[in-house]
Order: sequence, then structure tokens, then C-alpha cells
Amino acid sequence: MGLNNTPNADRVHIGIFGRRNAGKSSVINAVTGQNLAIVSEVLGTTTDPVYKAMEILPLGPVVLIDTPGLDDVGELGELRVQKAFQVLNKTDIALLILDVNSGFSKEEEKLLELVKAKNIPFVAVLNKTDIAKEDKIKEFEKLLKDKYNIENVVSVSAEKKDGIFELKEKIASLNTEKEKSPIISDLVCPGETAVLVVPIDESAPKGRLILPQQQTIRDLLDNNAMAAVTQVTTLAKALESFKEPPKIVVTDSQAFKEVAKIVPENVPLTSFSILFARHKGELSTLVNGVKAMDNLKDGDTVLISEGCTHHRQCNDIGSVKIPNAVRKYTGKNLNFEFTSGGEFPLDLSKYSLIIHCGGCMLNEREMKYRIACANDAGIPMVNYGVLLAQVNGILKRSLEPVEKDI
Ligand SMILES: Nc1nc2c(ncn2[C@@H]2O[C@H](COP(=O)(O)OP(=O)(O)OP(=O)(O)O)[C@@H](O)[C@H]2O)c(=O)[nH]1
Ligand SMILES: [Mg+2]
Repeated sequence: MGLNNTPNADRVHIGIFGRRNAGKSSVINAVTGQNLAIVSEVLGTTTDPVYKAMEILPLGPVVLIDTPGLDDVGELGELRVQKAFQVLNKTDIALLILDVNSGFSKEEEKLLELVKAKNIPFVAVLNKTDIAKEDKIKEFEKLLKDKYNIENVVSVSAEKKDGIFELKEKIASLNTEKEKSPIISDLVCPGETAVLVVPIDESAPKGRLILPQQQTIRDLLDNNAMAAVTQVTTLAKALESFKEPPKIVVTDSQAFKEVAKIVPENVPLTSFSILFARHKGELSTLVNGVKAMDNLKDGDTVLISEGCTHHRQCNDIGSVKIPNAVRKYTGKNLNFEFTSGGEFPLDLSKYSLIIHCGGCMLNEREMKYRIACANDAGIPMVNYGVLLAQVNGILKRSLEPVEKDI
């Protein structure tokens, strides 16, 4: 695969923020050396987030995201501002573009607060240095460093292409690797064994294991631990054959109930989906989301969102099985709304709960974005797996081994 074929999900996403006319689009053009973005002296030229996949040395493959000004006004303007802030949930590195001749006001303060809360690497870019006095530039740089504790400040002129090389070097120096929780290596010590239950049924792919199963085995091996892989039918025999009980049993969620009957109470049992939700940092959100089911009231609206558009193949799980399960569990009269594929509502405020599919067809970045938007809006969110585990009475046991991370 050539570099140009790097899938967008794997590229570093650089979000470019700032007030109208600060020079966001001009900075994008200067950094890419191309006239990609429309630049004009009219306030609010960029009205929607614009995504451009690019190769920028020394950064490699990136996606640059141009956004509307954070100080846009009026009904449409406010929607644009909301969209711009949501782009933060897709951003690995944020650039805040400032016109050196204007100040640092509430829009910038809000952005700064959000990038800090979301732990996003961040550069403040002082633009239009070609039309500013040297003293003014120095004073502004000092304000950003001393008053706002901004570590990375670069002064540029997008128009004259001054400081653009330094800006690219600065961006390239930022660390965008987010630390992830391990898959299983913290739960099984070197020399200990985990039993993995992998049913081979019609939903299993031909001739191989699926990625989460492979990754779990690899994580155990990396940690000098052992994996014993079995189907449900041979699980009892496998357990009998051990001198000591295994450290943990991990099963496919679909088989959890059956497996729970075979695995003695004193042996920790969980599912691959719980381990991976924890690995991706989503577990606490999903567990809080499932708890919110207990607070649903008559007349509440619940959003059911699927990543893929082929409901049929999912056996109408989202349109029939999940709503029925929630109605039965809560005993409440609820309204359900549905979205599928790429669409996810901008305004989540009318929902009391969001129930999302596992995200099989959505990339991890898009899933993270949706979870972050739900968190921003203060709306609880759960996925099918955790919800079904709860209504089937198996969630509690599957969470016990990972209790410390919830
Ligand atoms: N002198 C000078 N003018 C600049 C510089 N960068 C941008 N401008 C001018 O500032 C105006 C706004 O630039 P844009 O790049 O469109 O700004 P923007 O932040 O994308 O604006 P919106 O899309 O409206 O939010 C244009 O007239 C640019 O020519 C610079 O470095 N020096
Ligand atoms: Mg613009």
C-alpha cells in the first residue's frame, strides 16, 4: 500500500481552530503549499468543517481539518460554532490560530479549556506577523506562555510563508500516541494461563480467528503468559485437565450464559467485548450508560444508532430486539429513534440514552468521536453488548475481573 493509500482513520488528524479571519484557511494553504482552502477578507468564509488528506513532511500522512470561526454569530453561526467544537473530538493535534493584532478572548479561552480537558496536544499559532510590530508579537507570545501556560507557541505569517517550517517541525515533535490500557496482560501474570472460549459456529469466519481473539493471544504471549483456546463443548474437559484453575476465562459474549454454568464461581470470567471496551477506554462510559437504563421514565426518547446500514444482516437486532429488551427491562413506555451508517445527530440533547451498535463497520476513531460527543452533551451511552449482558443478568460477573478500571 502506497503512502497515498493510508486510510484516513490511520492518519494524524490536525484540527485548525480560531476566530473568523484569524487566517485558519491561509495557514492550511501555507502548510500544504497549495491553495486548497478558500481565503478571503469576508468574515465567516469557511462555513463547514473541511477535511483534506495530505502528505506533509516531516509529518507524513495527515488529515487537515479547516473549521468555521469560533466567534460566528446568528442562528446558523451558532450551529457552525458547535460543529467546530465537535471537530475537537476527531482531533489528534489542535492548532489555535490567532491574529496577532487582536486579543485572546472568551472563544480562545473556551478552546483552551477543552483541549486541556480532552488532553489534546496543542499549538498556539500567532499569525499575521508581517503586519505587526515586533514588540506586539513579543508581548503576545509572553501573554500566551505566562498567563495561559501554553507551552507551544509559534509565530508565523501565512501570507509571507514566514515561520511555516518551524510550525511543521513543532507539530511533528508532538506526541500523539495515547496510552491504552492493556488487553489482558495486567490480569494474567507471566507463567499463568488464561482460557479463551471461541465458539466455532456459522458466525465464525472460515479458517481463522477474528482480530480480538488473535490480539488477546498475542498480548498473553508478549507477557510470557499462556493461552488455552477451546470451544464451549470442550471447556469442561479443558478445565479438568489443569492442575490449578486458570487465572481467568474469557469468552465470546454470545456464549457467556452457557460458559458461566461451566466455569466455577471462584474462577474469574469475562468476555472479549468487555476486555476490548476497557482496552479502548470506553468501559466506564458504557457501564454508566447501562446504569442510566434504570432512570428512564415514561415518554423518554432513546436513540438507537447503528454503524452499518444493512439492518437485515444484524437480524434486526437494533430495530426489534434491542427496543423490546429495553421495554421489557424498564417496563417504561419509551420513544425510540434510529440512525444508521454515517449519520449521527449533531444535537443529542433530546435523548435520555444512546444505544450504539458495537461499531463493527465504523472505525475506532468515529466510535471514539461519538462517545466523546455523548460525554460532552452529558447523555449516557451504552453499546449492544453491554446492554444485552445487563438484561441477561451476566454483566455483573463479567465486570468483576476488571472492577478496578470502571
Ligand atoms: N497580512 C496578512 N494577512 C493575512 C495573513 N493570513 C491571512 N491573512 C488575511 O486574513 C483574511 C482572512 O484569512 P482566512 O485564511 O480566510 O481566515 P479564516 O480564519 O479562514 O477565516 P474564516 O474562514 O472566515 O473563519 C484574508 O484577507 C487573508 O488574506 C497573514 O499572515 N498576513
Ligand atoms: Mg476559513
